[in-house]
Amino acid sequence: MNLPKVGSSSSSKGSGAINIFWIVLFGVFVVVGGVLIGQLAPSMMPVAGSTQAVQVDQLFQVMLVIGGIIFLLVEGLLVLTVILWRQRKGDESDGPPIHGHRTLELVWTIVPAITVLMLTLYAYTVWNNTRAVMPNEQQVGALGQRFAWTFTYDAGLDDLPPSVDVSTLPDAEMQAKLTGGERVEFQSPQLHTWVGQQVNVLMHTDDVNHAFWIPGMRIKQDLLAGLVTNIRFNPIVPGVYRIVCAELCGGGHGDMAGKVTDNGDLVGAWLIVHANEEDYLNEFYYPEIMSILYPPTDPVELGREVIQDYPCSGCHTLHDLGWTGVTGPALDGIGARTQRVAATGSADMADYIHNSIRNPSAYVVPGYNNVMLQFNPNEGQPNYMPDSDLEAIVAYLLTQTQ
Ligand code: HEC
Ligand SMILES: [Cu+2]
Repeated sequence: MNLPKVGSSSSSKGSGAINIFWIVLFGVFVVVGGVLIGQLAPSMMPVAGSTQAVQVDQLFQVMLVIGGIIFLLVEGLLVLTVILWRQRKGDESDGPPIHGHRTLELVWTIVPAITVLMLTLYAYTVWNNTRAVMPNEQQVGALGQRFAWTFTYDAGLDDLPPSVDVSTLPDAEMQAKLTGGERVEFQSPQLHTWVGQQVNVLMHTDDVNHAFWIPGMRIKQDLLAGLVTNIRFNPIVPGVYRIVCAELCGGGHGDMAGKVTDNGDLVGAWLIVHANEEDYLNEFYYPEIMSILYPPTDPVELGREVIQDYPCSGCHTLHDLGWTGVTGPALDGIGARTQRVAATGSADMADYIHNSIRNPSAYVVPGYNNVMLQFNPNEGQPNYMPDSDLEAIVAYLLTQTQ
């Protein structure tokens, strides 16, 4: 490299000290420094919980090394220039007029171009690998709604717990469905899977756009109104990972994420990665199936169970279930809010709660906005809630008097 000799005054001795040794030393400093900066990458990221996370983190580390090298090169040259080629006392001269330097210009065009091209190819490969289809994927539905996530699982005859005798099911309709080879669905606010199982999340929204984000898995995918989008991940570390909405979707957007209550319970959207398939079946899948095959006969108990399949938690506070939403009035004490009966001309409290779920716009609680979802009685309608679920939910909410 030819360093232009700056100034003509005899005092510009400093530049004489620049020789190949110092240039090599500076180069070593820049490269070693960049690699060291890259070592910070793991400390900037949460646990890498999936094969996708491992690849994304490697890409991030490579980019951090390159970024570190560029940073030290540019800032290092800046500092060195200020020190070595500063204006000396009594030097009033201008710098030399330099016009063009073809080699230098080629170098600073070609080197960044190749670097960016390589990074593009590398990033594209990671993108492709992390979305690859795998055999025997677990398909889970994810519904994003203001302001909660609902995950849908299904089960056929082959998936039932071995102890279940289908001929004894209390619900004849469900019995016919299962023996006819159809699958039955159930919902959970949590996404469950196990180590080594590739998951394909098929997501849709009933209202505005949301974004499904699990930082621990390094996956994020938008939900686009009117479309079904999907994202895949392959968990490798058992544990509990927070699910977050990453698209500002309204006033309760912040409630569209997993929360931990004061006593350590998980509420809202969490990913639970069980250690193995057996744990997944015994701790989650089978108990959930049993609760739809043999629902509690006590309506209050049933209501307490089924209300958790609906996205109420994102908008309402209810201590019995650990909910903390603030978009609507707290459901704590709803059973005792008898002043609503007169205000709305309802027959009684049960009638009032019934109407506030079937037709929330008919009466808007003072101080709140008319944003509550309307839960409809017919399959195929948006926010479907069968009458049987509604009656149970009303029975349960009537018991919430404090
Ligand atoms: C998008 C946010 C949102 C969701 C989701 C939501 N609500 Fe509401 N809810 C509200 C708001 C806001 C109000 C107050 C305005 C109104 O009366 O419509 C309300 C009012 C109510 C009331 C009347 C409260 C009172 O003090 O009179 C009940 C009961 C209720 N909701 C139950 C539910 C149930 C049960 C679910 C789930 C099945 C649910 N809500 C889902 C926002 C929501
Ligand atoms: Cu959202």
